[in-house]
Amino acid sequence: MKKTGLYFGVVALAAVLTLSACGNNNNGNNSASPSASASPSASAPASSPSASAPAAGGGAVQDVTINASNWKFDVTEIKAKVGDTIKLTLKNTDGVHGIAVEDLGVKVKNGETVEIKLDKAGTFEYHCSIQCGQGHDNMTGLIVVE
Ligand SMILES: [Cu+2]
Repeated sequence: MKKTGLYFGVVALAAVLTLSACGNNNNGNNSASPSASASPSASAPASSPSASAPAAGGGAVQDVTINASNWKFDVTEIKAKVGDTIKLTLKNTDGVHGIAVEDLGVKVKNGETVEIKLDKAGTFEYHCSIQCGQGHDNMTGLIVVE
């Protein structure tokens, strides 16, 4: 406390010396007191914690494994946020299937892992990409990006 007071005194003195000819002594005192770290509002805009908020909203990485069988995917809805990345793995447990997400230009084969960067909101359908038999048309799911 003593040192802060001394520092404040020096700053005030400097301000007074600088402004002495203008009769602005009151002004000098007012501007000197916020600099003595007594004003959290003055430092808030400088650090701007809100600037990092949008980046924190997305950017997560989700590992998703879809097991495909005749004739269904065991995962039929994947939820994510804009900015997230999905690492999508396909495993065929029964039959021969693939995954296509046409709106995102993504295709995944059996045993493959594909990274999907989600840079826009929306609902994107995926479906089996291999004509696998009578239940083929039932093999669909959704990626929901908010
Ligand atoms: Cu199929």
